[in-house]
Amino acid sequence: MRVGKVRRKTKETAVEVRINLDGSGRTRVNTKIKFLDHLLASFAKHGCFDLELRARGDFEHHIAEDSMIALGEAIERALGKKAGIQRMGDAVVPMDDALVLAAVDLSGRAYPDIEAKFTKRKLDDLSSDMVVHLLETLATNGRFNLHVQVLRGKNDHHKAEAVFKALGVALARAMSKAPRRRSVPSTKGVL
Ligand SMILES: [Mn+2]
Repeated sequence: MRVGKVRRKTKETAVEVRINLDGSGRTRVNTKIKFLDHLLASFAKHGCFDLELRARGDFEHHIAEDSMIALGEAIERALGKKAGIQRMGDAVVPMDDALVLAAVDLSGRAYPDIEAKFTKRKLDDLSSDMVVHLLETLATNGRFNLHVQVLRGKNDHHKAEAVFKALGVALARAMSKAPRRRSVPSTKGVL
């Protein structure tokens, strides 16, 4: 089982996260930002990760941001040396009117390129401009290359939720075992 745990405490927030990449989609997420909990639960459910995440803090922005820092670090730890994995993974995920593409390379290089625009200022209790920032923070701290594009969509809730579902599926595929691979999938020998 590939498990990563991170505890992060600053003057602004306290975050505890445990992720099992080889889980079954069991989630216990509580940040007190209900829409963020919903997005993270969708991510874990569709990536088939077991995710426990608890965050407390002063402001929405800090709590959401620090949750993603800790989650990114936990994923990186859980991955270890990355031997025998696919390394790249992608997904195109619909949710009614919304259609989202996510592509991941677990390259060890932090490079997010996220394109997601929303009509409303708020997605329930989460500011909509946080969605791009959350994905950038996750990829930066997880040290992976992440492209996300909202290809279509009218409803902001559907678009955001499809983004996190696509992220979960693409990451799960990138982390999955490559049956014939024995070593680290890089010509450099390390990732
Ligand atoms: Mn929903």
